[in-house]
Amino acid sequence: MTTGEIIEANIERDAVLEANSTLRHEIARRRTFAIISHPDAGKTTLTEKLLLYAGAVELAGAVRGRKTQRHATSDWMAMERDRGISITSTALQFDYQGYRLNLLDTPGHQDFSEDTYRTLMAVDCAIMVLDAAKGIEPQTLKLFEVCRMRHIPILTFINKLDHAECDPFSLLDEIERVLTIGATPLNWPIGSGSLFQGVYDLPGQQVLRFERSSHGQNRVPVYAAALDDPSLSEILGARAYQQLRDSVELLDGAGSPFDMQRFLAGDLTPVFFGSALNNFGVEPFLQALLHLAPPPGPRESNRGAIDPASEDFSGFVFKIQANMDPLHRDCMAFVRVCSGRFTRDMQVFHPRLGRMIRMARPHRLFASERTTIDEAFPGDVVGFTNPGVFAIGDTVCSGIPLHYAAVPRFAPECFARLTNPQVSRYKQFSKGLGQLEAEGVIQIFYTTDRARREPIIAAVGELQFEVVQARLQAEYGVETRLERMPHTMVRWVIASDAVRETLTWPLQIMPATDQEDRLVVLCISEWDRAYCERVNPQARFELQPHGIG
Ligand SMILES: Nc1nc2c(ncn2[C@@H]2O[C@H](COP(=O)(O)OP(=O)(O)OP(=O)(O)O)[C@@H](O)[C@H]2O)c(=O)[nH]1
Ligand SMILES: [Mg+2]
Repeated sequence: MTTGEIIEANIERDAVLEANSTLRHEIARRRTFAIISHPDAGKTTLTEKLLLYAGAVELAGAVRGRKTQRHATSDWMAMERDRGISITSTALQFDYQGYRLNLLDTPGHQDFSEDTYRTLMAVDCAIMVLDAAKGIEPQTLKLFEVCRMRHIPILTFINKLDHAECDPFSLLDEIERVLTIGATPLNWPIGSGSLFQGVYDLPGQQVLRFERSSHGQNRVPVYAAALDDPSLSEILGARAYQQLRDSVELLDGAGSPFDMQRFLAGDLTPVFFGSALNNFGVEPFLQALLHLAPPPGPRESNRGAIDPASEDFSGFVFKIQANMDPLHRDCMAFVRVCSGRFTRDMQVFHPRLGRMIRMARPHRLFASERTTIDEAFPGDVVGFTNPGVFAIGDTVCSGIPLHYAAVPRFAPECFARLTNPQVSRYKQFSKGLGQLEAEGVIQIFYTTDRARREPIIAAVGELQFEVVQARLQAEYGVETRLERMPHTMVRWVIASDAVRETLTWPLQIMPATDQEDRLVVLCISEWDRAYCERVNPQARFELQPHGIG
């Protein structure tokens, strides 16, 4: 080697090392997490307050605000604002104290749970919100089970301490008993209900007394003091102060200590108390989140675990959503970056299509707002405008082709005929339906009766039908009529063409085809399904179309 060549090789090596150290630094400061729970526990309110305290919004909006008040950022869809519930998960990226946070606010209603489950595939950590008066509710339990299966670490925020009197000890006990997981409080409420005043930060040994302000739109004043501060008895009131001292003493003696390894393994949850509506305990929770939530780690693929610091970029699509911005009316694919550095216009391999594609126009997402970005790192959720190239579950990668685990698809349980009485709007109707199917909101089938080729839409829950009709109206200008059907399940019929000719359909069974013309049967009851399979032993009846799931 000549001296020139050696110098050149060294420069190249240094550039690689530097790029890698940038990559590692960027990974270390990413926190990607979902907020999950039963409906109404306060996920969207907590999300809004985390944005407020991180400085990502100037004034906090409300879920069901007064007419003059801003609306919560993450409930951006018209129907969410009208009804005060979350319908679709929302991605919000923002910076706080040198960290880059990717927050995903999810809907709690079980009819939208498929979206929430998909979102859980894309995060490294979850915040479980509990309503202090209600404890562990059924949907929270289901979502917790998903986190446990995937070993997702969970932080618990017990919300609405201002709302009703509650016993924090019994709430901890309920978490441990119902979820069979360790629960270690990292702060402790001072009073509850109308007497809720603040929290005691257990590791920091600091009393934080908050003041209520008008609707918690702004950060609230906080008074901090040590537990043995002589003025505290007067400030908190003698009874509340004594109660706090007694609880802290009890916790010192009996509480199980926080163990980071057990938390990361999903075996123990740190518990925080507060009130998202009043901003009590939100800021200390945000601080704790930065230090407890893990940065992106290795992710399982068909080629084994992929190191986020690998040189090769990889990521997968976990969500598709159209018409987020009324000005653009386009479709956005949400990609979770899993490894490597992503740069704008990068050429990557798309294994499902079997070809290279150019990843143009990446966006940072902040609910329905977007800004173009030049690069992204593991942990980031990046929005790409989707001209039909991406489907939920697609992996994209540079380097050796790989696949991340399939994104779950739920079996639909509700079926309905959907008609569009305005013939002139057929094109919009059909486009809207296709879009909603691509988003995974519904599945579409057609009866085998060619003369009456009306779509049958199928969803996980009834409420999705209302969403479909409202969105077709708002986004595609199509009024539709919906006629509920008694069917509760679908099976794909796997049989050769010759065998198909021999199949017979019992009275209650409705044969139909999916979008790709594959044969399915819609059944009303489990009994009907079993009977149909018994009289057609020559075919297989599957929960998923062949080759998927
Ligand atoms: N009293 C009280 N009410 C709260 C608190 N946090 C949220 N709420 C109220 O609880 C209701 C539900 O809040 P959301 O934030 O929409 O709950 P969510 O968990 O996002 O609900 P979904 O997304 O529909 O599952 C709203 O009316 C909030 O104002 C709190 O700390 N105290
Ligand atoms: Mg919500």
